[in-house]
Amino acid sequence: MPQQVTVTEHILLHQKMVPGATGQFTRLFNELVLSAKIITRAVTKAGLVDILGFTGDVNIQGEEVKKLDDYANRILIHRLARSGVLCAMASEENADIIEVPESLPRGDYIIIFDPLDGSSNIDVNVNIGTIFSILKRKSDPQGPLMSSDVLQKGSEQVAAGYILYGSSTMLVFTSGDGVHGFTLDPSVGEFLLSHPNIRIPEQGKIYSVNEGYERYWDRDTKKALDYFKSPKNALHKPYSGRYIGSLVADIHRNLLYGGIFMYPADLRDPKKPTGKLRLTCECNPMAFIVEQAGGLATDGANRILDIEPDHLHQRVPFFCGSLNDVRVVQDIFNAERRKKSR
Ligand code: FDP
Repeated sequence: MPQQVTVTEHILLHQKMVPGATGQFTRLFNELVLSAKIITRAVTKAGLVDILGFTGDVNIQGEEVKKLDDYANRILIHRLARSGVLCAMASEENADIIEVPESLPRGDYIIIFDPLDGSSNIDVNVNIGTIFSILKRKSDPQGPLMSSDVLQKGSEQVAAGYILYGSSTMLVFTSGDGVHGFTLDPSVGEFLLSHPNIRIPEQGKIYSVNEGYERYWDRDTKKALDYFKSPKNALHKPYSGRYIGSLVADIHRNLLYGGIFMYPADLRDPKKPTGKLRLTCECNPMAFIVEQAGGLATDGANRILDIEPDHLHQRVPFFCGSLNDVRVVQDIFNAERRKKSR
């Protein structure tokens, strides 16, 4: 019989190697895993039960809220609040930080999540995902929670991951010790280690971007796209274009096959002058995973993980993926900056 390691076993084994570990992280993870199973159940029933379409509300991002989005958000908030190890949560769907009520046991961890990423794909049975970023409180636990506890740089993340609801449900995460992927075996209801120590190919062959907005990009981004489509690039042939429009699915494919994901600044849309994707709940966790797998993530000027967030729903341009491909983008942006500063 093949050796089958569950995600809980994996975390417990690794916890043993961390001096002073208290089991709090494992408890938090168990609630995440349970939430992922509950959301999977809802996703696989979508179309059969009344969970497709809109709730009629508009979220903090100004987007119409889908029923499944709202459901996933409520499940995560309810379950995670009961982990006993969190002091606060933040969700892409909620304007403010969600403090864990005093009536519940609390701890030092903070989680930021996007409950269901790729909303536009929900009603058409295309992959969607949940993204999470885990931090540790820095301020005195006896005092009030500070906004700086939540607005930490990506490099301070304790762990990050995503759950991909696709042809199977997968949980991929890092706690700073490589990236590991687990696939939900529905027959036993457990996430089993299927992709240990994922490494992103150093040289990609795929570019993923919503090319429909090209005319609204800055010159550097257009130059980068040109490179990936040119037969004169490192591959000596154009890269393949692949864009699902669900960040989790696009990053997951590129993580396994190699490639670059781009969501640049969009100079037409006043809502997206610095891109569409949110730093704290989308870019930071994805950058942590991709860097741990050997890749890179930048906004063109800065390493994503070094950006100090100034507010919870901050958006940044995002270029993330294989080392060589992201370096090309960095070089293009750097060269242009040097020219301007002369
Ligand atoms: P969605 O709005 O459908 O939830 O950040 C959200 C996101 O999807 C990402 O998952 C995806 O990569 C991107 O936005 C898609 O945006 P465009 O439709 O502008 O390409």
